[in-house]
Amino acid sequence: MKERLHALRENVLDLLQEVITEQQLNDLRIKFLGKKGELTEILRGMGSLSAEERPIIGQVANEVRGSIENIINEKQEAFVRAQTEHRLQAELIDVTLPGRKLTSGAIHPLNKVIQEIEDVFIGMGYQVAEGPEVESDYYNFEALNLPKNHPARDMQDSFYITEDILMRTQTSPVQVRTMELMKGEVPLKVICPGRVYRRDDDDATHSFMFHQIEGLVIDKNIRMSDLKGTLLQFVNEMFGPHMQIRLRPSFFPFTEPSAEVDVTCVQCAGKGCRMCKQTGWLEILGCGMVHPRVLEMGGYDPEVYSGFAFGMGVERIALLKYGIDDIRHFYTNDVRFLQQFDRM
Ligand code: 2NL
Repeated sequence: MKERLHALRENVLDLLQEVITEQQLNDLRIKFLGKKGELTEILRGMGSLSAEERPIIGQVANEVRGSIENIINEKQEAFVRAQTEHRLQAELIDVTLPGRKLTSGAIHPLNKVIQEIEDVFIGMGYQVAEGPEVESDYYNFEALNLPKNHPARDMQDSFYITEDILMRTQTSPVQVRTMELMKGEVPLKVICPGRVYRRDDDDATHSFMFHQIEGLVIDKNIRMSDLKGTLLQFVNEMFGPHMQIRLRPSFFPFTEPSAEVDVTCVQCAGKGCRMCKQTGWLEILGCGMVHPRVLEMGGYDPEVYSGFAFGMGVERIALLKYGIDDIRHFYTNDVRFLQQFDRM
């Protein structure tokens, strides 16, 4: 029996040499040490042994079981170590490799200028309003005192969708809609930024689509001096505290009187240069006192209320502020151009 036990151990050691997988090791464990295994099978014969032999064989059997268990456990641990090693290799990260550069976007210079202008007027108590780019003839022209057959309504100058619907040519329709929403309440102080569309041949200073910001104030006792003071405040915050403005008489169908506003030349500080054609001034916007007919159509009694309005091209303001020479830069989306405004 002692020989059978030792032979069993030798057999296990031989077979272990050929074990490659964990599954094979498990099978081996069951084959020799399991409840129906070969060791149990041998020990079943212990009953026929004498009382002297039994403890001796029992001790040998325990030794054999112990050593087989040790060897199998060692092999098992070797498998676990190999697996861990394999994972460590596979998941190796070289922390010395250079990182990937994160590229971040930036706000488009036109949107930035719009935000800056909004901030100036929000600071003076204005609301910001937006509205549809596809408008009805009524909001775009009729309510602004541009009657049928007015030259500005020429099919040649606007993008018409139908006879009665067109791409808005200015943002004033948003102000007309605001007047309707206010139902005659005052004060009304609003600015309306957005895209506008005109049939024009594109060049350095013209585009079929551009951006406008218009402002409208309605209250009792609103005077031309309120308009002038508001615009001077705007220019000082936008272009600098030493900039001046001047008003020249002009004409718009929706304001009376009307004016065009010039600002001290940003290039030469008023001394006269090529940019301002030696005048020392640059035109930046149009404005005026709201025409009584426009107030009336918007639901305000012109005998009780008065207002001022102004409109400016965002592209033009951006050209002056940043010294850009061609508005097409704003639309071609060359990242080298756009990146320059990243941190400005
Ligand atoms: C310009 C001139 C202007 C207005 C826009 C306006 C709006 C309402 C009533 C009266 Cl609802 N006026 N807008 C007034 C004067 C001038 O724009 O040259 N823009 C680029």
